[in-house]
Amino acid sequence: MSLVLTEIKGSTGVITLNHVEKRNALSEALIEGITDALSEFQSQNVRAVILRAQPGVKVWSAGHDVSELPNRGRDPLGWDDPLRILIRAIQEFPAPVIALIEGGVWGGGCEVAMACDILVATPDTTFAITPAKLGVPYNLGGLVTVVNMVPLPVIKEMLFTAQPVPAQQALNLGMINYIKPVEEIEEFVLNMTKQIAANSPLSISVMKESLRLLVGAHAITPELFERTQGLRRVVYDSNDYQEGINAFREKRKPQFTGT
Ligand code: YXS
Repeated sequence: MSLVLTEIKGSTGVITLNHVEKRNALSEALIEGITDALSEFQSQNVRAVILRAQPGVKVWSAGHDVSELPNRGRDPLGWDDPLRILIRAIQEFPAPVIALIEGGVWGGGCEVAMACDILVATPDTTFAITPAKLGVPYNLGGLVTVVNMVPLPVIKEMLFTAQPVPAQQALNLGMINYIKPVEEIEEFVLNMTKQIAANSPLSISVMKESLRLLVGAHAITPELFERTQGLRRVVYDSNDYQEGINAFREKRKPQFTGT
Protein backbone atom coordinates (compact mmCIF):
# COMPACT_ATOMS: atom_id res chain seq x y z
CA MET A 1 0.00 0.00 0.00
CA SER A 2 1.40 3.40 -0.97
CA LEU A 3 1.70 5.78 1.95
CA VAL A 4 1.09 8.63 -0.51
CA LEU A 5 -1.11 8.68 -3.63
CA THR A 6 -0.40 11.14 -6.43
CA GLU A 7 -2.17 12.25 -9.58
CA ILE A 8 -2.11 15.17 -11.99
CA LYS A 9 -5.45 16.78 -12.82
CA GLY A 10 -4.90 19.19 -15.72
CA SER A 11 -2.09 21.44 -14.49
CA THR A 12 -2.60 20.58 -10.81
CA GLY A 13 -0.70 17.94 -8.89
CA VAL A 14 -2.63 16.18 -6.12
CA ILE A 15 -0.88 14.46 -3.18
CA THR A 16 -3.10 12.33 -0.93
CA LEU A 17 -1.76 11.14 2.43
CA ASN A 18 -2.74 7.49 2.55
CA HIS A 19 -1.42 5.98 5.80
CA VAL A 20 -4.79 5.96 7.52
CA GLU A 21 -3.86 3.17 9.98
CA LYS A 22 -1.15 5.39 11.44
CA ARG A 23 -3.28 8.55 11.11
CA ASN A 24 -0.86 9.83 8.45
CA ALA A 25 1.92 10.15 11.00
CA LEU A 26 4.78 11.95 9.28
CA SER A 27 7.26 9.08 9.09
CA GLU A 28 10.43 9.34 7.02
CA ALA A 29 8.86 7.02 4.45
CA LEU A 30 5.64 9.02 4.14
CA ILE A 31 7.58 12.29 3.93
CA GLU A 32 9.77 10.80 1.20
CA GLY A 33 6.60 9.98 -0.74
CA ILE A 34 5.52 13.61 -0.51
CA THR A 35 8.89 15.09 -1.45
CA ASP A 36 9.26 12.64 -4.35
CA ALA A 37 5.81 13.71 -5.58
CA LEU A 38 6.78 17.39 -5.33
CA SER A 39 9.95 16.72 -7.35
CA GLU A 40 7.94 14.90 -10.03
CA PHE A 41 5.32 17.67 -10.12
CA GLN A 42 8.09 20.27 -10.49
CA SER A 43 9.49 18.37 -13.48
CA GLN A 44 5.97 18.34 -14.95
CA ASN A 45 5.67 22.11 -14.44
CA VAL A 46 2.40 21.88 -12.53
CA ARG A 47 0.88 25.26 -11.75
CA ALA A 48 -0.42 24.29 -8.29
CA VAL A 49 -0.35 21.39 -5.81
CA ILE A 50 -3.12 20.15 -3.54
CA LEU A 51 -1.98 18.36 -0.35
CA ARG A 52 -4.82 16.37 1.21
CA ALA A 53 -5.71 13.22 3.09
CA GLN A 54 -8.22 10.59 2.04
CA PRO A 55 -11.76 12.04 1.88
CA GLY A 56 -13.66 11.49 5.12
CA VAL A 57 -10.64 10.96 7.42
CA LYS A 58 -10.96 11.86 11.09
CA VAL A 59 -7.23 12.74 11.26
CA TRP A 60 -5.49 14.69 8.47
CA SER A 61 -2.09 14.04 10.08
CA ALA A 62 -1.04 12.95 13.57
CA GLY A 63 2.21 14.88 13.21
CA HIS A 64 5.80 13.69 13.46
CA ASP A 65 6.08 9.90 13.74
CA VAL A 66 6.84 9.65 17.45
CA SER A 67 8.48 6.26 16.98
CA GLU A 68 11.11 8.00 14.86
CA LEU A 69 11.94 10.69 17.43
CA PRO A 70 15.42 10.09 18.89
CA ASN A 71 15.89 9.17 22.53
CA ARG A 72 17.10 11.97 24.77
CA GLY A 73 20.46 13.57 24.09
CA ARG A 74 19.92 14.36 20.41
CA ASP A 75 18.09 17.28 18.83
CA PRO A 76 14.76 15.74 17.71
CA LEU A 77 14.12 18.44 15.10
CA GLY A 78 17.49 19.15 13.56
CA TRP A 79 17.99 20.60 10.10
CA ASP A 80 18.04 17.15 8.44
CA ASP A 81 15.00 15.78 10.28
CA PRO A 82 12.48 14.57 7.65
CA LEU A 83 9.81 16.95 8.99
CA ARG A 84 12.15 19.93 8.52
CA ILE A 85 13.02 18.71 5.01
CA LEU A 86 9.29 18.49 4.16
CA ILE A 87 8.52 21.98 5.49
CA ARG A 88 11.29 23.46 3.34
CA ALA A 89 10.20 21.44 0.28
CA ILE A 90 6.67 22.87 0.53
CA GLN A 91 7.84 26.43 1.20
CA GLU A 92 10.38 26.32 -1.65
CA PHE A 93 8.12 24.61 -4.21
CA PRO A 94 7.88 27.05 -7.15
CA ALA A 95 4.08 27.02 -7.33
CA PRO A 96 1.29 27.42 -4.76
CA VAL A 97 0.67 24.42 -2.47
CA ILE A 98 -2.92 24.33 -1.19
CA ALA A 99 -3.73 22.34 1.95
CA LEU A 100 -7.16 20.68 1.66
CA ILE A 101 -7.80 19.75 5.28
CA GLU A 102 -10.33 17.43 6.92
CA GLY A 103 -10.23 16.19 10.52
CA GLY A 104 -7.63 16.61 13.23
CA VAL A 105 -4.21 18.13 12.48
CA TRP A 106 -1.64 17.39 15.22
CA GLY A 107 1.84 18.53 16.12
CA GLY A 108 4.16 18.81 13.16
CA GLY A 109 1.11 18.22 10.93
CA CYS A 110 0.01 21.74 11.85
CA GLU A 111 3.33 23.10 10.67
CA VAL A 112 3.02 21.15 7.41
CA ALA A 113 -0.42 22.67 6.84
CA MET A 114 0.86 26.12 7.82
CA ALA A 115 3.82 25.77 5.45
CA CYS A 116 1.31 25.52 2.62
CA ASP A 117 0.38 28.73 0.83
CA ILE A 118 -3.41 28.49 1.07
CA LEU A 119 -5.44 26.47 3.59
CA VAL A 120 -9.01 25.31 2.96
CA ALA A 121 -10.65 23.23 5.69
CA THR A 122 -13.87 21.40 6.43
CA PRO A 123 -15.90 22.44 9.49
CA ASP A 124 -14.66 19.43 11.56
CA THR A 125 -11.01 20.43 11.17
CA THR A 126 -8.99 21.15 14.32
CA PHE A 127 -5.37 22.22 14.84
CA ALA A 128 -3.37 21.10 17.91
CA ILE A 129 0.32 22.03 18.21
CA THR A 130 1.57 19.52 20.78
CA PRO A 131 5.33 19.65 21.53
CA ALA A 132 4.54 20.47 25.19
CA LYS A 133 2.31 17.37 25.38
CA LEU A 134 5.30 15.22 24.46
CA GLY A 135 8.03 17.26 26.12
CA VAL A 136 9.64 18.16 22.79
CA PRO A 137 11.58 21.44 22.34
CA TYR A 138 10.23 22.95 19.15
CA ASN A 139 12.91 24.36 16.84
CA LEU A 140 13.35 28.00 15.81
CA GLY A 141 12.35 27.43 12.18
CA GLY A 142 9.16 25.75 13.32
CA LEU A 143 8.36 28.59 15.70
CA VAL A 144 8.88 31.10 12.86
CA THR A 145 6.43 29.13 10.69
CA VAL A 146 3.69 29.18 13.31
CA VAL A 147 4.36 32.70 14.62
CA ASN A 148 3.91 34.00 11.07
CA MET A 149 0.47 32.40 11.02
CA VAL A 150 -1.32 33.61 14.16
CA PRO A 151 -1.09 36.35 16.81
CA LEU A 152 1.45 35.68 19.58
CA PRO A 153 -1.07 35.23 22.45
CA VAL A 154 -2.88 32.59 20.38
CA ILE A 155 0.25 30.68 19.40
CA LYS A 156 1.35 30.74 23.05
CA GLU A 157 -2.02 29.32 24.11
CA MET A 158 -1.78 26.64 21.41
CA LEU A 159 1.78 25.71 22.41
CA PHE A 160 1.25 25.85 26.20
CA THR A 161 -2.13 24.05 26.32
CA ALA A 162 -1.58 21.71 23.32
CA GLN A 163 -5.36 21.85 22.93
CA PRO A 164 -7.10 21.68 19.50
CA VAL A 165 -8.27 24.93 17.91
CA PRO A 166 -11.48 24.48 15.88
CA ALA A 167 -11.75 25.50 12.22
CA GLN A 168 -14.04 28.46 12.90
CA GLN A 169 -11.53 29.99 15.35
CA ALA A 170 -8.72 29.29 12.88
CA LEU A 171 -10.72 31.12 10.20
CA ASN A 172 -11.45 34.04 12.53
CA LEU A 173 -7.72 34.30 13.27
CA GLY A 174 -6.73 34.18 9.60
CA MET A 175 -4.92 30.84 10.06
CA ILE A 176 -6.96 29.36 7.22
CA ASN A 177 -8.46 30.92 4.08
CA TYR A 178 -11.86 29.18 3.91
CA ILE A 179 -14.11 26.63 5.60
CA LYS A 180 -16.04 24.57 3.06
CA PRO A 181 -18.48 21.68 3.55
CA VAL A 182 -17.12 18.19 2.81
CA GLU A 183 -19.28 17.89 -0.31
CA GLU A 184 -18.01 21.18 -1.79
CA ILE A 185 -14.36 21.46 -0.71
CA GLU A 186 -12.73 19.44 -3.50
CA GLU A 187 -14.45 21.34 -6.33
CA PHE A 188 -13.81 24.64 -4.55
CA VAL A 189 -10.06 23.94 -4.26
CA LEU A 190 -9.81 22.64 -7.85
CA ASN A 191 -11.51 25.80 -9.12
CA MET A 192 -8.95 27.85 -7.19
CA THR A 193 -6.12 25.94 -8.85
CA LYS A 194 -7.67 26.74 -12.24
CA GLN A 195 -7.67 30.45 -11.35
CA ILE A 196 -4.00 30.14 -10.37
CA ALA A 197 -3.14 28.23 -13.57
CA ALA A 198 -4.63 31.04 -15.67
CA ASN A 199 -2.06 33.47 -14.26
CA SER A 200 1.67 33.89 -14.86
CA PRO A 201 3.58 30.99 -13.25
CA LEU A 202 6.80 33.01 -13.23
CA SER A 203 5.18 35.95 -11.47
CA ILE A 204 3.56 33.64 -8.92
CA SER A 205 6.70 31.62 -8.20
CA VAL A 206 8.82 34.76 -7.78
CA MET A 207 6.25 36.34 -5.45
CA LYS A 208 6.01 33.09 -3.44
CA GLU A 209 9.81 32.88 -3.03
CA SER A 210 10.10 36.60 -2.25
CA LEU A 211 7.44 36.31 0.46
CA ARG A 212 9.23 33.25 1.90
CA LEU A 213 12.46 35.23 2.14
CA LEU A 214 10.72 38.29 3.58
CA VAL A 215 8.73 36.53 6.33
CA GLY A 216 11.77 34.42 7.24
CA ALA A 217 14.03 37.48 7.46
CA HIS A 218 14.63 37.62 11.22
CA ALA A 219 17.84 39.23 12.46
CA ILE A 220 19.32 36.62 14.79
CA THR A 221 22.61 37.21 16.58
CA PRO A 222 25.04 34.35 17.31
CA GLU A 223 24.30 34.92 21.02
CA LEU A 224 20.54 34.58 20.43
CA PHE A 225 21.08 31.42 18.34
CA GLU A 226 23.42 29.84 20.89
CA ARG A 227 21.15 30.82 23.79
CA THR A 228 18.06 29.24 22.19
CA GLN A 229 19.98 26.12 21.16
CA GLY A 230 21.25 25.78 24.72
CA LEU A 231 17.70 26.12 26.06
CA ARG A 232 16.47 23.45 23.65
CA ARG A 233 19.34 21.15 24.67
CA VAL A 234 18.18 21.34 28.30
CA VAL A 235 14.83 19.97 27.12
CA TYR A 236 15.97 17.16 24.86
CA ASP A 237 18.59 16.09 27.43
CA SER A 238 15.90 15.94 30.14
CA ASN A 239 14.09 13.07 31.83
CA ASP A 240 10.82 14.73 30.78
CA TYR A 241 11.69 14.43 27.08
CA GLN A 242 12.29 10.69 27.46
CA GLU A 243 9.18 10.37 29.63
CA GLY A 244 7.03 12.03 26.92
CA ILE A 245 8.21 9.59 24.28
CA ASN A 246 8.00 6.55 26.59
CA ALA A 247 4.46 7.51 27.65
CA PHE A 248 3.35 7.74 24.01
CA ARG A 249 4.90 4.37 23.19
CA GLU A 250 3.31 2.82 26.32
CA LYS A 251 -0.05 4.52 25.56
CA ARG A 252 -0.23 6.22 28.96
CA LYS A 253 -0.30 9.81 30.22
CA PRO A 254 3.18 11.25 30.80
CA GLN A 255 4.22 12.21 34.36
CA PHE A 256 6.41 15.30 33.84
CA THR A 257 8.64 16.34 36.78
CA GLY A 258 10.44 19.34 35.28
CA THR A 259 13.78 17.51 35.35
O1 YXS B 1 -1.29 1.28 18.21
P1 YXS B 1 -1.14 1.25 16.71
O2 YXS B 1 0.06 0.52 16.22
O3 YXS B 1 -2.43 0.91 16.00
O4 YXS B 1 -0.84 2.80 16.27
C1 YXS B 1 -1.73 3.81 16.65
C2 YXS B 1 -0.90 5.00 17.07
O5 YXS B 1 0.25 4.66 17.81
C3 YXS B 1 -0.49 5.54 15.72
N1 YXS B 1 -0.12 6.95 15.80
C4 YXS B 1 1.13 7.42 15.70
N2 YXS B 1 2.29 6.78 15.48
C5 YXS B 1 3.41 7.55 15.44
N3 YXS B 1 3.40 8.89 15.59
C6 YXS B 1 2.25 9.55 15.78
N4 YXS B 1 2.27 10.89 15.88
C7 YXS B 1 1.05 8.81 15.86
N5 YXS B 1 -0.27 9.13 16.07
C8 YXS B 1 -0.96 7.97 16.02
O6 YXS B 1 -1.61 5.39 14.88
C9 YXS B 1 -2.41 4.29 15.37
C10 YXS B 1 -3.82 4.80 15.60
O7 YXS B 1 -3.70 5.76 16.64
P2 YXS B 1 -4.88 5.95 17.70
O8 YXS B 1 -5.40 4.60 18.10
O9 YXS B 1 -4.37 6.84 18.76
O10 YXS B 1 -5.98 6.70 16.81
P3 YXS B 1 -7.18 7.63 17.33
O11 YXS B 1 -8.03 7.85 16.14
O12 YXS B 1 -7.76 7.05 18.57
O13 YXS B 1 -6.47 8.98 17.78
C11 YXS B 1 -5.88 9.79 16.79
C12 YXS B 1 -4.97 10.82 17.48
C13 YXS B 1 -4.22 11.61 16.39
C14 YXS B 1 -5.83 11.77 18.35
C15 YXS B 1 -3.96 10.05 18.38
O14 YXS B 1 -3.35 9.04 17.60
C16 YXS B 1 -2.89 10.97 18.89
O15 YXS B 1 -3.11 11.77 19.83
N6 YXS B 1 -1.68 10.89 18.23
C17 YXS B 1 -0.56 11.74 18.65
C18 YXS B 1 -0.80 13.19 18.19
C19 YXS B 1 0.44 14.03 18.59
O16 YXS B 1 0.64 14.36 19.77
N7 YXS B 1 1.28 14.30 17.62
C20 YXS B 1 2.53 15.06 17.84
C21 YXS B 1 3.68 14.12 17.43
S1 YXS B 1 5.25 14.91 17.80
C22 YXS B 1 5.34 16.16 16.64
O17 YXS B 1 4.55 16.24 15.72
C23 YXS B 1 6.43 17.17 16.76
C24 YXS B 1 7.74 16.60 17.13
S2 YXS B 1 5.96 18.37 17.93
O18 YXS B 1 5.48 17.58 19.08
O19 YXS B 1 7.12 19.12 18.23
O20 YXS B 1 4.92 19.08 17.30
